[in-house]
Amino acid sequence: RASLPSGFRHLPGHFDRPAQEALVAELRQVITEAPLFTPVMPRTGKPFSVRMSNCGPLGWVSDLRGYRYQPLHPVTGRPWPAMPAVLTALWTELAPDAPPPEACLINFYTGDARMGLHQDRDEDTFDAPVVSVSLGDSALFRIGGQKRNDPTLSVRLASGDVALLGGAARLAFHGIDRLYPGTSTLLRDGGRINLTLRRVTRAA
Ligand code: MD3
Ligand code: FE
Repeated sequence: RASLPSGFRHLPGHFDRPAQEALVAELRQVITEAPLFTPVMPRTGKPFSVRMSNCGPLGWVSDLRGYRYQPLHPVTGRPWPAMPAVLTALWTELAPDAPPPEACLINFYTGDARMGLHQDRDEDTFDAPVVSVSLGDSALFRIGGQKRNDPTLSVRLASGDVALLGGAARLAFHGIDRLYPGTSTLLRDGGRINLTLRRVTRAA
């Protein structure tokens, strides 16, 4: 593949170390209120290797019944915690014309956790971009085209990096092939956090 899909922007080191530490402190509070859960694949019940939580009005979940967004944590039954203000500010900076984000999915990777090639299509609208923030150990991200068998390109995502997926990239197949353990000291016990900010419903 000669180039990344148009609409993919990688902003290496967008957050400096102090900003990353402040964000992790806020995420620890979020996870205390909305504990990480292990989603399972629809129909098969096969567990994801990534654990997840969410903040914001809606959260993405996967269980035997399917993938969907819902306002309540699947285990505690409580509403998702509010999105940290630094994340809504990031969205406004990068997607000034989009309606506000409704969901921030928190993916937590350890060891050999990975995420297979997939499209994000559980939202009611693809007009807004997805904004991603990486924290902790680096990971090998792979992105292709709008068809599963389109050629792919790999990009290493490091702590503090932001990625913006809009336009043609919004429906691109993508995944995480592997972590690079021990590449960051941000998280005491290692691992990687990825945040994805999303608009889910059509704007009023
Ligand atoms: C390209 N997360 O949560 S973030 C996901 O690092 C997801 O945890 C990965 O894929 C992670 O769905 C990748 C970068 C990303 C996020 C959303 C996208 C790339 C994307 C949506 C469309 C195309
Ligand atoms: Fe995705």
